[in-house]
Amino acid sequence: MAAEIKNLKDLQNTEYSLKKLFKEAEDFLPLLGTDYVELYVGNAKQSAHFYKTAFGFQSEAYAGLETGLKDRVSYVLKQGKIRLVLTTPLQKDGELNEHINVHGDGVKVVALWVEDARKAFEETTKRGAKPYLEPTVEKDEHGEIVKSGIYTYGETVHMFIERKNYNGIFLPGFQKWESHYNPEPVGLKFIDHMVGNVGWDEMNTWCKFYGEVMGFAQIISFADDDIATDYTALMSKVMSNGNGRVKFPINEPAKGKKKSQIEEYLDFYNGPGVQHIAVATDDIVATVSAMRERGVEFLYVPDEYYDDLTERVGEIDEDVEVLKKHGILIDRDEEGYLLQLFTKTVVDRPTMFIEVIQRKGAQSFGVGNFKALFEAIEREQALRGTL
Ligand code: TYF
Ligand code: FE
Repeated sequence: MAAEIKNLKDLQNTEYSLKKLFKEAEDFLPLLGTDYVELYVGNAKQSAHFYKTAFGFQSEAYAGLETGLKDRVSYVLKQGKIRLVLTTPLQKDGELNEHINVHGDGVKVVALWVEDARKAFEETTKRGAKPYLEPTVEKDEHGEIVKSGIYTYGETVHMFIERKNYNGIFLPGFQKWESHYNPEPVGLKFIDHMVGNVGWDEMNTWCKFYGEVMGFAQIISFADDDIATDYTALMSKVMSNGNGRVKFPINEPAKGKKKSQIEEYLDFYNGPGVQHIAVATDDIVATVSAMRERGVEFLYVPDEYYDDLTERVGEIDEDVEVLKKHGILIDRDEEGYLLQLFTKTVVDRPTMFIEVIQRKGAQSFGVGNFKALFEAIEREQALRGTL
């Protein structure tokens, strides 16, 4: 780039190299989306039944003793673009048992869909990522996949999945899971964002990780006094990849008048991990009604939340009485509004929960609902005696 510009040709060459440089800088980790989310659980068969029945996931693929595995079993569930993998160890000891012993049921893998899993591994590890899995090729009669993996916060990992030469049901080694029990989907379409809880003063470290190692950019930040003075305190920053398909908010606990919900998570998960998975729907009322009928428990929002709703968010398409009946929260930003609500924790430890979100223009995260939301979380903490 030090070359002198003397004529039009030089200028064009310079422009070309600059464009190339920018493109490389921007795209060192292009992501096509989330590939799957894998939970290590105590009993995958029963968890799979729960996510099918209560959340409307469909049976997709299976690997276990019947397919030649000796030490583990995995069920793959699908709804819209969302793939959930539930894995349980079949023997004593080992990495899976240890993970479940320490963390309880929880997310181990947030897998990202890439064009080139070797390059993803190379680019991230050379920027400081701790390797989890060297690039590995797996084949069967449906083609081949390449996968690689790196650690993120806690014991959570990102796998990079390259599947352009594969047309099997999920990954090599999995077979189609035929089930006679197929509850209707509830309208969940894709993963909108996945939130990580990290330790005291670790938020910036992990935002830096997503920035420098994975090429993400910060899109939003909430300070403790933005969010909560009387309420459970935390700080949060939202990191997004270049095309906005993958968004990872990172929370850390802050000192407040009461014990932070993030601290409660860290105590029970024994360290950082995935706090919530936000799934998008394009009809939140229908989705939430269906989930409630099937036994999903949502956080309770008091009726007063709806008293000044129209003043706060203006005109909306939905009937406020219907939203109130379901406890659906609404927030507005410059671009539009969003509707969201949160399940109670879906595992026995007070750790992981699910958010259902419908965006109508708004690209933010519902900061206007934090007060009502955190008060609802506090009521749950009080019942557990952990506040
Ligand atoms: O993802 C978000 O930022 C929102 C709000 O402990 C939120 O869903 C933030 C922190 C938290 C629960 C929800
Ligand atoms: Fe969220």
